[in-house]
Amino acid sequence: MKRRIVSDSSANMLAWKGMDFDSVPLKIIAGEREYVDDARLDLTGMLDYLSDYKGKSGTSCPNVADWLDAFQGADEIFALTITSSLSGSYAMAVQAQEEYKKLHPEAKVMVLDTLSTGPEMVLIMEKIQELTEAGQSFEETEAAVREYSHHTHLFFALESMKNLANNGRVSHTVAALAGLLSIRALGVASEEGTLQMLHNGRGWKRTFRAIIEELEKYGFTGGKLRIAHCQNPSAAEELAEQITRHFGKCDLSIHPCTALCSFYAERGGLMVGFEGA
Ligand code: X90
Repeated sequence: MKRRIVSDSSANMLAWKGMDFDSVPLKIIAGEREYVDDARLDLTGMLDYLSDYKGKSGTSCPNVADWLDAFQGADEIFALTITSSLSGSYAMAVQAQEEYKKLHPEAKVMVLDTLSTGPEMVLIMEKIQELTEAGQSFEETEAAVREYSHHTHLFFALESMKNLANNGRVSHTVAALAGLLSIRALGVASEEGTLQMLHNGRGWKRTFRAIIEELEKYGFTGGKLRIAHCQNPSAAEELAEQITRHFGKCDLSIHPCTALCSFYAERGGLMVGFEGA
């Protein structure tokens, strides 16, 4: 029996220790150029190119065949996707699930619309691994993971929402307000899996304070927390320090964004996934 986690690349994890894993890449398209969100990508090169690029740029989700390829050879699959309200990734994964079950009627496939992305997906992956190591069956793991995902959340603090607005993922009004009223706006992945703004901070100091306040409101009590950053390790570390000061020592770690989240979160952006109420 081979159990595998398959996630789209919006989770910022191209490899995974301790469990069979595959990442299905999204793509960033700028004119003639196409950047595949996998381990071969030169991320700094992509961000540099995009910052000078004046044309239209966008992204595309994996297709059914991409998901199917990643499922091959596994009997129990836990597939995680970015929120279906912002991407077609979930719809493609569901089609792949149907195809795979036709080809392998004995296989078990769970597809979870995480209603989120990035570091919240990482927490869900860690939960799947934990349940697998504890010897839980496919059905037990699926039920526990669905339940767990109702108690994890995602905040994001971005320096720019230009790419989100230009690609219709947030309204131009919200993006303009965030940009005008503040240097860094703080938002949350809503229960429906859409972007919702919470605060207009001014500079990182106020943004960090707002994050701590919101962590409390969302029921974080010093459990697990994962920070992803787009080329901004110093802000991620400073935030981690303040969280630890406020909540005491918690299970916290920091990792960089890969291409898809870097494109939308843009240079400087932070994403925070955590266990709450
Ligand atoms: O299918 C595609 O082309 C991908 C579209 C992805 C759109 C949004 C990605 C956002 C990544 C920005 C902050 C987090 C927002 C989370 C809201 C649920 C990172």
